[in-house]
Amino acid sequence: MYFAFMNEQLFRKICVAYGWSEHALYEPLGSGLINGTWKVITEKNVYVLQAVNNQIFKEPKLIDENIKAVTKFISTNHADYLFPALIQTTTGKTLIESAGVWLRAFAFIDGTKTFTTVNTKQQAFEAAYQFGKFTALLHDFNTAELHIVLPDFHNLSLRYHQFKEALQHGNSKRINEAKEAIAFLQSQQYIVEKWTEFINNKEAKLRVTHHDTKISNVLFDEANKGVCIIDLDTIMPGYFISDVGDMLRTYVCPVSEEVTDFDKIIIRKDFVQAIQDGYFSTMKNELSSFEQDYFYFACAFMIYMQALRFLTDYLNNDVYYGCKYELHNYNRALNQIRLLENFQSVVSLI
Ligand code: GN1
Ligand code: MG
Repeated sequence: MYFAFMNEQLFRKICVAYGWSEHALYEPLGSGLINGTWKVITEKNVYVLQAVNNQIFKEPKLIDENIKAVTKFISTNHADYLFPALIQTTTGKTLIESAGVWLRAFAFIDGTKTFTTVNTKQQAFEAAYQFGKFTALLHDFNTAELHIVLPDFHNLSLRYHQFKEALQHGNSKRINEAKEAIAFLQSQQYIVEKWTEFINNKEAKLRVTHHDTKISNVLFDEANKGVCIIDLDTIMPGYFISDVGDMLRTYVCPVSEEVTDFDKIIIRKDFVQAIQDGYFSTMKNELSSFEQDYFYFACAFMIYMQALRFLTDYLNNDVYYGCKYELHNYNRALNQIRLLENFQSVVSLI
C-alpha cells in the first residue's frame, strides 16, 4: 500500500526546485486511488503537483517519457489541441525525486473544472468525445514509441489467473467468507473467452489508448464543454474496448464503486447511447465493423476485470488498492458484481 506523502518540509524543497515563491500553498486535489495529487497556488500561477506511486509505476521515468512523446506529437501536428503542459524545474527537469518521492507538476488550465460523478448525458457525451478525439489525433503516432509502463495492465486473462492464484494462496478466512462472490466471478469466464477471441482477431487494432477514462480525467470549461483529457500515466498501446469499457463502467451508473447501498446501482441506458454518440463522432471511421460489434462487450469486460481486481486484492489482504476499512475491497467487488449483473440484464452480450 502506498501513502501519498507531502509535508511542509518536502513542499518547500519542491518549491525551490520549481522556482515557486516561498508563499506558495498546497491542498489535496482529486480522488485517485494510486497517485497523490495537490493543487499548488503561487502568487503568479496555479499548478497540479503529483507524487507518482512508484510501487505501481516502478519506473516513473517511463511515464515522463511517454507524456513528453505524446505531447510533442500533438503540439507538432495538432497545435490547437489544448493540453496541460508538464512544468520544468529551474534546471529543465519534468520529473524530480526527493526523499524517495517522485514528483511532477502540470499547468492548471484556467477556467477548467473536473467532475467526480457523471450527472448528465451531456457530460457523458463530452467525455467520450474527448477520449475518442485523443486516440483519433494520435492515429499517425507510432504506438511502438510508447513504453509499456504497466505490462499486462488490461490483460483479462492474466487478471483471471491472478484471481485463481489468490484463491490458492490468499487469506483463507476471507476466501471462505467471499464464497458467493468467488463463485459468481468463476461463472462468468465466458467474458475471458470472448476477450481472448477479440484480441486474437486481426481486426482488433492496437492504438494509443488512455486506460483510465473516468470522468475526473476530463477537463470541462465553464459552459460544461469538454476541453481535453488529463492523467496520461497509463497511455499505452491498447484496444478501444479499454477506454469505452471504463467509460461505460463508470458513467452509466449514477453511483461509484465506493457505494455500499447496492440498490442504488442502476443502468442509465440513455447514458450508454450518449457515450456511443460521443465516442463514435471521433472514432467511428477508425474502428472496423468487427470492433464496433464489441462496443457493449467492452462494458462487461471492464466491469468484470475491475470486480476481479478488487476481489483479488481483498483476498490478498489489500496490498494493491489499500483500504479504509476491513471490507472495503470486498464491498467494491460486490458493487462491481451488481453492476455487471444489471448491465447484463439490460444489454444482450452474446
Ligand atoms: C486506479 O488511481 P486511479 O483511481 O486513477 C487503477 C485503475 C482502476 C481504478 C479503480 C494504475 O485508478 O485501473 O480502474 O483505480 N489504476 C491503476 O478505481 O491500477
Ligand atoms: Mg489514474
